[in-house]
Order: sequence, then structure tokens, then C-alpha cells
Amino acid sequence: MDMTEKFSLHGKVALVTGAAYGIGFAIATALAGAGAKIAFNCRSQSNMDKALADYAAKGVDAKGYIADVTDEKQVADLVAKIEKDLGGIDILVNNAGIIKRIPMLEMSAEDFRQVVDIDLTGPFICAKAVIPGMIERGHGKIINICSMMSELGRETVSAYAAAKGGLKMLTRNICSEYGGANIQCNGIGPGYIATPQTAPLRERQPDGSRHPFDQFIVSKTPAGRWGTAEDLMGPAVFLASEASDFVNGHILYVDGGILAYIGKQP
Ligand code: NAP
Ligand code: GCO
Repeated sequence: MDMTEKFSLHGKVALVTGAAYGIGFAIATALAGAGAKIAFNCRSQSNMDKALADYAAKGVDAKGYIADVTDEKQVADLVAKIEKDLGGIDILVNNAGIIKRIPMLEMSAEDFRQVVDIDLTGPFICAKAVIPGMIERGHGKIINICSMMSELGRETVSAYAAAKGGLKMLTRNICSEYGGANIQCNGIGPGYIATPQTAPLRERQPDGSRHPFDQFIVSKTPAGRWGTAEDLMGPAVFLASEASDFVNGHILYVDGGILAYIGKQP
């Protein structure tokens, strides 16, 4: 048996949300490398223009659309446009997300709701928009980008942890409700990945030394380093491809071993 065929995405159409840069960009590039046609959305024309140039530089012929994942009408229009331009969506990667690092007692309900809206309600809206077409075509793959915070808490990220914990359960629920329609919904739980989202945690100190959080993460990660967006490419192709057809409702943590490790002995 030619195993490369099992991982091939030739003939498939993938929508990766919020993929102008960061993890989404790397995942979209990986899916394209496995043969998929790529659609992505972002929220501004300037990000879109830069992203299209970056995709072209990687040899990826991606189609970009402006849409906010929290807006049901914009998402419905996005899905309709992609179906017209590229064909029915076979693979949805719910990647768009934000974080607000604010101690819980200082966080407004408005800030909390915004994080939940983008990180949890957004994936619900996008999944709801593509599932009918997937049922009609008899197959579909949904990958939700979860987090270490789907399992663990930490100071200042109450809204993010609540949303990403919820996203883990939305993943299991989509699996439960639509597994019978041959839809696989799985999550990827990235560890600490060097992207714009985590840049504040890696900022150099005024004296040039590494940020204490940066040192903490490296010591907490058996791999001894931050992850890169490229570390997520193989897992994404696996979960988007036929190779994972009996994997459903699973969260694949790609964390250099953080969740397995109690931490350095004193
Ligand atoms: P990032 O560099 O901040 O990129 C996030 C992307 O989401 C941006 O392109 C952003 O676009 C887009 N986005 C945000 N809100 C959106 C909305 N309402 N509609 C459409 N797009 C929206 O973050 P990242 O590190 O690549 O993270 C990507 C995903 O992985 C997120 O869900 C994040 O929570 C998750 N994650 C990250 C890490 C990590 O260590 N970096 C670890 C675990 C999980 P704009 O330019 O329009 O804001
Ligand atoms: C934080 C980080 C995390 C990571 C990631 C961990 O402030 O703790 O930003 O939340 O981005 O989600 O998996």
C-alpha cells in the first residue's frame, strides 16, 4: 500500500480561519503542500495583501477573503463564496483566536465575552456553516485549534482557558453529533508556540536577559524549547487526511511534552 496516498489532500478544499500569519498560515501552507486548495479569511485588507504575498512566496495559491468569524452572516457569505470559487469545503480549520492576559478580578465582562466570542462561538459558527455541505457530500474534517489551556489554568487567562476548555468539548460534541455522517472533528492543542500571540511572553528584559516567562516555559518543556508554527504542520495534515478517518473527538497535544511533565525537581 502506498501510504503517501493516505495523507494526500489532492482534490480537497480547505478553509483555515485567521490564517494571514502565525499558526494558521503554517497550517494552510502544510495543507497546500499535501495537495489541498486553500481558502483563508482575515479581518483587514492590509493583512490580506501581505498574506497573499507571503503565500505566493511559499508557492501557495491561496484565496483570501475578508470575514470575521464571530459574524454569522459574514461566515455564511464566506462559505458560499468559497464553494463558488473553489468547490465544497472538505476541511475546516478553526484557527482564528485571541487572548487577553488580564487578572480575573480586573477583567471586564465585556473583555471576557469578546474572548469567548472569538475563540469558542467563532468555531461554532464556522462549523455550523460547513457541516451541512459536508453531510451532503458524505465526508468532512474539522480541526479546532485548542490549547494547553484546554487542560490547564494559569494566572491572567481565565477567559481564554474557559473558551479553549469549551472548544475541547465542542470538538467532542461535533464528533458525537456528526461522526455518523462521516465527519471527523478533532483538536490540535499547541504547546507554547513562538508567534505574534506569544511575543509579549518572549520580550527581552531592559537588561537584555530573557523574559522570566520565556525561561519558565523552556524549563517546563521536556523538548527544552518553544514550539514553532512548523511543528504543527504534520499533525494538521494527519488530522485533515484519510489517514485519520477513525480518529474522532480527539485532542492531539503538540507541546514538546509539557502535559506529561511535572516540572524540574528543586
Ligand atoms: P496570532 O498570531 O495572534 O494569529 C491569530 C489570527 O487570528 C490572526 O490572523 C487574527 O487576525 C485572527 N483572528 C482573530 N480574531 C479573528 C476574528 N474574529 N475573525 C477572523 N480572524 C480573527 O495567533 P497564533 O499564535 O497564530 O494562534 C492561532 C490559534 O492558535 C489561536 O486560536 C490561538 O489561541 C491558538 N494557540 C496559540 C498558541 C501559541 O502558543 N501561539 C498555543 C496554543 C493555541 P487579525 O490580524 O485580524 O487579528
Ligand atoms: C498564555 C499563552 C497561552 C498560549 C497557548 C498555550 O498566555 O498562557 O499565550 O495561552 O498561547 O494557548 O497552549
